Amino acid sequence: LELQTELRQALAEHAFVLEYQPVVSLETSQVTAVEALVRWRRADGSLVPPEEFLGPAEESGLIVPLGEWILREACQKVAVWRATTGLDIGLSVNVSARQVLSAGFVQSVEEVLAESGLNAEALTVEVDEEVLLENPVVAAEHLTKLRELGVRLAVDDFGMGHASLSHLRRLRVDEIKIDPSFVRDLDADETVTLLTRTLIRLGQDLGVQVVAEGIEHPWQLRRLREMGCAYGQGFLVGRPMDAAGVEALVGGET
Ligand code: G
Ligand code: G
Ligand code: MN
Ligand code: NA
Repeated sequence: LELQTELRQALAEHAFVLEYQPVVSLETSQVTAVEALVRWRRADGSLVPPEEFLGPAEESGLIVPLGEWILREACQKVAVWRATTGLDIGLSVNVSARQVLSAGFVQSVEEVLAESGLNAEALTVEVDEEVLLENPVVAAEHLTKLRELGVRLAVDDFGMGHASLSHLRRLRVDEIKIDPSFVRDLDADETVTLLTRTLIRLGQDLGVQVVAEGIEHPWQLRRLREMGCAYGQGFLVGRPMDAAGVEALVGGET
């Protein structure tokens, strides 16, 4: 409860900041998108990782206004970067269950797109399986409405849940993000190698974009390229960075 109060205050005092992690084409090594990642900057200057506050923010409902702030901040930034660079840079934003299920979710995304001028097609909303299991009917309704606006839908941490494949039956998905645990154990474990190859092939067959997450070592990058994985993310290909870091990377000035 102490933490809840602190978080509420942090939101009022604009103490949350976003970092952006590149998504790169494994074919060309070009940055195709950035994923917004929230951090909390405490009074002492330290950055608190989301694992430590997203749970409590979700429980208290603060995730709804916080999530809206994240979406607005990221869409505004990326709209400016697209305009100043002329590059077709996409934006991925993680959304939590409570946020997706909230009554005003679809409208808030629509408003943020209108305010920022960001093309709906440039925005990808990332959900994990928790989002899709808690209240599948309402989640599907809200996410389908987003897709009708042109927003892309990604399933995060794909392959880790119990029902990963069933989501592809029930929802139109534009992207799957292969969980880092697959990338980590590539080659060390023959089964993991085969499963990863199968997920990549599944994406190709369904026309769903595949992003491998957690690429840390050159051998992982090489193996994923050999397997035909089109996109990747990870410390090797791009660490989360602040907005100035993205501007330096893509050449945009603000
Ligand atoms: O950035 P980091 O590796 O610390 O992220 C840890 C977890 O927090 C990941 O599961 C990530 O999806 C989640 N996360 C990061 N930023 C956001 C955000 O802006 N909103 C939501 N809902 N989750 C986020
Ligand atoms: O659940 P989600 O995929 O949204 O989590 C994203 C988080 O994963 C980010 O907060 C980021 O800090 C972290 N991350 C990104 N790339 C790597 C990586 O190569 N290795 C590890 N260990 N974490 C990563
Ligand atoms: Mn994510
Ligand atoms: Na996630």
